[in-house]
Amino acid sequence: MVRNRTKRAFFILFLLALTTVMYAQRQIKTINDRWSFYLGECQEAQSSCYIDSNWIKVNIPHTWNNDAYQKKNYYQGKGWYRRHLFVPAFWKDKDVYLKIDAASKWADVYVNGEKVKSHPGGYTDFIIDITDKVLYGQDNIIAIDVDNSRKDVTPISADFTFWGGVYRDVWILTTSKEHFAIDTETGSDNIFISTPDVSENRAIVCVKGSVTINSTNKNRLRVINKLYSPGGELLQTNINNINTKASAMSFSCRFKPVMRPLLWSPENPHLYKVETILTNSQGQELDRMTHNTAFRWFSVDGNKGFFLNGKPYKLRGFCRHQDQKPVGVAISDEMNRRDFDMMKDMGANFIRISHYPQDDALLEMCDKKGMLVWEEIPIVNTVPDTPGYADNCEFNLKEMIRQHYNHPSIFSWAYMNEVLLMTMRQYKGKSLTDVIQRTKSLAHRLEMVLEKEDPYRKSAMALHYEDIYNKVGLTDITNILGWNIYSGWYSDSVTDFEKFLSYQHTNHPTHPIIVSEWGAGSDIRLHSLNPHQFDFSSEYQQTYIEHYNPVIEDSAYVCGSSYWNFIDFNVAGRQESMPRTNNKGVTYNNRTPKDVYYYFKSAWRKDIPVLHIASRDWNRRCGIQRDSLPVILPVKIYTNQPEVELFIDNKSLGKKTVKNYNAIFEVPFSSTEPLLYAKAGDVSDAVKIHYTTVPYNINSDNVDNMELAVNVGSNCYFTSSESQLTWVPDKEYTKGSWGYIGGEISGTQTEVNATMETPLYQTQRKGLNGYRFDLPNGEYEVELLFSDIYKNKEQEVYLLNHKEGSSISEDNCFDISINGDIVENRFCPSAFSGKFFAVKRRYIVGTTESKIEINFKANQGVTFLSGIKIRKI
Ligand code: L9D
Ligand code: CA
Repeated sequence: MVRNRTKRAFFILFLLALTTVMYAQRQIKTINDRWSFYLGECQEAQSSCYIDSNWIKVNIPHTWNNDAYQKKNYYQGKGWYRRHLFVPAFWKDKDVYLKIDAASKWADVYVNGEKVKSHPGGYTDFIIDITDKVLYGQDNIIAIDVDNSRKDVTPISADFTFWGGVYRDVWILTTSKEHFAIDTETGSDNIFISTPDVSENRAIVCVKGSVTINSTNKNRLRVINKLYSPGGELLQTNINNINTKASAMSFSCRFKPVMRPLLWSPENPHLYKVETILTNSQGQELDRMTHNTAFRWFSVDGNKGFFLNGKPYKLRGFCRHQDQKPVGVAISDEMNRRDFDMMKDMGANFIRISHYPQDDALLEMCDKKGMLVWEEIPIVNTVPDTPGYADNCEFNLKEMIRQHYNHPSIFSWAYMNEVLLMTMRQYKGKSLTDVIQRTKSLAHRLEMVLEKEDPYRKSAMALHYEDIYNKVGLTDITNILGWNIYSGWYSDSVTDFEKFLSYQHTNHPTHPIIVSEWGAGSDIRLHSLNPHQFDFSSEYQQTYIEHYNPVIEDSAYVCGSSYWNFIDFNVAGRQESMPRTNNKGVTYNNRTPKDVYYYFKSAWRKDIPVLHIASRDWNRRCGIQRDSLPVILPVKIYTNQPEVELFIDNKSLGKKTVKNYNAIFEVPFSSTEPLLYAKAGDVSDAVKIHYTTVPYNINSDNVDNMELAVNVGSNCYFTSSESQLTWVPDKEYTKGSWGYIGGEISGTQTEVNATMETPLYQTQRKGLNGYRFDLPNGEYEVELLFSDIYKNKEQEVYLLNHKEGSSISEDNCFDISINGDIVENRFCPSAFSGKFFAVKRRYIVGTTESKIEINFKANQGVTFLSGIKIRKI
């Protein structure tokens, strides 16, 4: 009975399917839910992966590398995904495909235990024909074995985390038996739309594709291509008959010229639409694909820069990494679109999709809302001789081009980033010559792929700022040279930026240049009235950016630039002020804009007025109070208006002329919650500041509520994200005040363990004799912060100006006395926990001498101090 009923139900379903589904062409749907995941190898029968309870339930997008937020040596190895897939019986009349948008870095896919595909590459998709692999009307098991440790798949060395997992969508695609061919080799949708000839007067569209027939039906088939205007009007119809007897059932269609086409640009992203329809001889539709296309052309010139649609056009934009805490790279389409919108909001017209192909959701936005694109494959730092590596690079390049070919926003394909950086450090002599030779031959090989696959786009590679690339002939290969320049950050000073550029231009005037990277880090906890290179203050990042941008704008030969990076991104191996984070972003990792976001917005948006009080990053301010007058602190305004007025607590501070999109006001701070209000023409902005003070001269009037915390050895204010306490910059002791006695500034970029307040400990005074506070008599709490950083440590490769201390490998030990009493005898801060470890000690001291003076006397090695805090109790 029951059986019969199901049978009948099936039969009805089947009928329904016949009538409504049969000609309803392809269906595509995600199967991101109901996956089980196991971390580790699953080879031997004894493996714990054979115990079901060792698997966890997950959704895709997924990455297993949450550990990249915690530690340097994040897990690189295998992870298994497994899912049941019920394949309905009526799919027997269909072809069935599995599409995986990204599995990093290598994937082996199994259907019911049989391996159906191996895929190298963590940033491109792949499609598997599983028509003959699945059981119809039954449950099937799909398993994906992913490995993010492969050394034959690029990238193998780079300044970002190689997240493991299936971190983009997984789809099931079904088609009728006659359909447009699916590209199971390189994962594209296999219809290629080009615009080989475009001008203001006329434009040509060509469509290429092929058809698959997996039935005995040898009736005639037809391909109908329809071209629609941006307004949706049908412009042309083109019909191809398919010779179903031929082995390669390909078609190609060339539309008649479109006269006076609406040109595409980031400002006016007019999209035409191509519909490609497959029908049988009765005109019944079997398959249908829709693509956008656009009319635009570009050229590059060593002297005149970049041209879009025949006019000079400055590329203004960002490089973009994709991760966001806590999900890593397992980000949603919405998050991709949000990133696009933010870049567009700043007025960017260009994105360097670095260092690897990214989600279609992003590219879709670039086409629709307008942004020019450079996209690349991740060959970073060096080219190894690992067997298979070069082949996999070539394959990934082909995949990227074919998969993203139909995005008209893309003007450049790129394939190498700073490939001589590690090379130059790791190899010498003959072996260096060999690597360079290998690198060049790979570049030539990839260049040939580009020419063959897509003659309409420009090739590019990004180089680090060394002339070596010219010397070895790597700069003569691509159409565009990207220079990644960090003068004033990792080395030199900011003005070496323009020197380097003009040197390159003068010596190689035919090379079109994009500044493919430039950037400086910033940490929201660090601020300075006197910013220094590499201090990670927001203010230094601002200074750096305000210097570079006008140079790029004013150098006509520079095509434009992509600032590094749109976001603060995760690099498990990076240390610096925020371990695991490269903080050069113009937004924080959670995408909150940094103040400097509004510098870009002010510089790039011409269509709307922009005004921003650049004190969101620095909204907890601390003044060092010298007398009873308000403390004067600078407040910066970013705006594209010519003049701006600033008010504090409704009191005008007058108007200022804006230069380079900013104006700085000297603002008197006195109230604890001052309201800043800025106005320029019709736009205004307001922000409340949290204001506190510490005394310059400690006396009976100010001592009671004082908590004077000093960031010893630093020019920066440091506000703890945990306690919100601000540690003020250090200064030398002067009579009646407080400060250090003797020693020199020193520091490290290496991570300090056991603290969240890393930068406090990374900056210090070395060799100091003492620290003194002149103050009223009474009882005080004194806290001293240490971290022994003075030893040889293997240098982190990317810390180009890694500043280490001396090279004593033993503990450094010293006596500490307070007002003459020894409080520590032969104190060795690293004795128990080792070097680069945060150590804090607190002392309760009474004084009757109107001062507290702490003295340090070395027993072994050097004295040092990272921070000091004093409060009355
Ligand atoms: C390089 C820089 C970047 C790094 C990039 C790389 C940096 N060294 O993240 O991947 O291309 O911030 O150090 O130019
Ligand atoms: Ca310090």
